[in-house]
Amino acid sequence: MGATTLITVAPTGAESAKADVPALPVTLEELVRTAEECEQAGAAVIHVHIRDDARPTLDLARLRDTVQALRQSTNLIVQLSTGGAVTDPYEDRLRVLEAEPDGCSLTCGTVNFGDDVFMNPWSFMVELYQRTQQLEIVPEFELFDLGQVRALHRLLDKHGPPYGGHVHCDLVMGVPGGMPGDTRTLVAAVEALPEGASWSATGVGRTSLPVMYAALATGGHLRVGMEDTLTYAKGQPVTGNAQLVERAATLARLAQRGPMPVDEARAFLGVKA
Ligand code: KMH
Ligand code: ZN
Repeated sequence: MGATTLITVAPTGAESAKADVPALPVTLEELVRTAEECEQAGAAVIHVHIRDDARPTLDLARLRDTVQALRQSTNLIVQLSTGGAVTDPYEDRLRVLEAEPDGCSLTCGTVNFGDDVFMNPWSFMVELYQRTQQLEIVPEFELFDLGQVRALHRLLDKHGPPYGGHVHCDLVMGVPGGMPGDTRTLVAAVEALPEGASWSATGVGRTSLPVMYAALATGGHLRVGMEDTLTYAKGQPVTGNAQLVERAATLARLAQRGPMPVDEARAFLGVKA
């Protein structure tokens, strides 16, 4: 078990509407301010989805501006989403890497996603993975169900280690259509991970706290944010992403594994210097 907890913040996502969730950061200014607050609260990585006039976009110029602005204002590790929105074409999702982030998400298979389907066929996974290797971008393997853990093994077996040499995964739990956000599923997924892999866990919606407790109890790292959770407690909307990061940092300290400093996180993940 490591001595510190890597905290990733996922502040925006592609699914929630600004009109429904006024605290959601959608402009570049809002995102940068959120990033600064979350770094202050203990986050080391920011998982980024961007918006254009509040709608999700993978526009490359905007992504480049976003990476640059986050680097200027924070020391956070910038991880761009290659998942985008369920309607985004594969080519646009691959092109995200041209914005030269430190890291990117890489989902290890197709999964039902509420009423939609989040498409990640094998050929797309391989293409994306090979591009991360060529461009020296650290992938974070997003795992929405146990079958995706097997697909990750297959990817590593056939195509070698990721850039940076270290395999880091995020268990995304509680998505309707994916694995449930409970302790026994978390333990099953962790036991199936490749040897030496590190992992964080994310509980979507009401599974947020149970998954956070289970991850802390079993030596995992944490991802929190308004991409995954909009309610702080029953009947209490989240006021901002920093509120979720502060809670995660507090619980991590209580578990005797306080937030991982950003520089330690860079070395841990193998991010390009
Ligand atoms: N928005 C979801 C369809 C990722 O960022 O890589 C996909 C997602 C995963 O959020
Ligand atoms: Zn995402």
